[in-house]
Amino acid sequence: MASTHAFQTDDSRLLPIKDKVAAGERLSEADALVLYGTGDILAVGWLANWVRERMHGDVAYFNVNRHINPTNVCIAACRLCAFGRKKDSPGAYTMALEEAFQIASTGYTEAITEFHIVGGLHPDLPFQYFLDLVSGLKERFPQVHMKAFTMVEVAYLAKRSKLSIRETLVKMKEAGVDSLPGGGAEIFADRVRHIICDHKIDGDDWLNTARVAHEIGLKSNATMLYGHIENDEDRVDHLMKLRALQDETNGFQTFIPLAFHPANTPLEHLPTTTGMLDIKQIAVSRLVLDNFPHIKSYWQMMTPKIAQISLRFGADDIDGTVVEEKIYHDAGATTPQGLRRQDLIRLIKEAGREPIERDTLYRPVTRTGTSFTVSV
Ligand code: V47
Repeated sequence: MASTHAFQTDDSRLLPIKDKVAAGERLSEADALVLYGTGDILAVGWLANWVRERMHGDVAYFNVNRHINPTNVCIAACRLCAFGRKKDSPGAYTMALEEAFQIASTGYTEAITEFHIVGGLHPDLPFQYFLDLVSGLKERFPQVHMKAFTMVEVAYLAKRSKLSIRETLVKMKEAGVDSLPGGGAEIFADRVRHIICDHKIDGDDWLNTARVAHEIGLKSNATMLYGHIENDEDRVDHLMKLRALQDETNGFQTFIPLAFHPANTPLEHLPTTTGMLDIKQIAVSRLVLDNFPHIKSYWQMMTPKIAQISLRFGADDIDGTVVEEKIYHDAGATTPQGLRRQDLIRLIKEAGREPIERDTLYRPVTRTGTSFTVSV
């Protein structure tokens, strides 16, 4: 475990930040900009690791999950995305409900504890399709947690069904949604949002949808898409807005920085992120989001190698088995579609951490044969 006297830096601007971290004081926007601006990644990582170990000791979390993307048909045409298709375009698909139920049970031999369900903004699929999807999955897999629908999908379905955000979320919860994933947050700053995803809800609407979800008792995650046209100020603004909402609701579980994959998107002229930025993004997130319990280094986005190293730079979670991934693979990701449980355990152990399988709410999972129990 880290200790204060081992801290070393060649950047004196980090010394007052170290004092704040030692005292458990909240970092300011100016501090966050210094962290982004410094080249001393080891010092930033050391501080983030210190906070991470104060919160979680040596534990690192993973889960056994499966992604289900019911449709890639999407009206939004975001420049950041290679997954969405217009309704009649080649490659467009929409799963019949029975097909989604069948897919849910394929591809992994150990019992899944979470379905992660997200998809495009389909112009014709009725709200009832999504409710039936969740209730049908719940009926067939009652022990599996449904982490379903981003704030963007919730807001779109609300608009199309002429319901309020609250009414929409209540209906989803009644159908079996247990929590919400963190997608669609991208970067809240309007200047950037207008370029990368101009038809999506704006940052305030994303935050407000999350607020309502938390108010009705649904936990959620939050993400930030980085490594495209945003600058340090935009990243800091994004983190500060999430931190402020978390002060209000305490409904966020995990923050997941997502590295932009440019291939096959209208922004494919942009370079991919570098290892330095990926690691720094994890560390800065841990230091700034002092009220978020977990920082996830999502191995699909970061690569298993960077995700593993992140466990020493602020992250305490690397996500799960996933099984089938479409959003980043359409955008050129070269990571595998899924990892086995034992692969995740090995990554964590070789980082010198203690692997704990969790459910979506971070309760430890114990496996016996092909079934599991969750400690509550
Ligand atoms: O919102 C889309 C991103 C997100 C690209 O909550 C892209 O546990 C990079 O939110 N390059 C969806 N990123 C995924 C997501 C997520 C993933 C894992 C776990 C959780 C969680 C949430 O993927 C989108 C968008 O920000 N995305 N296209 C791309 N070309």
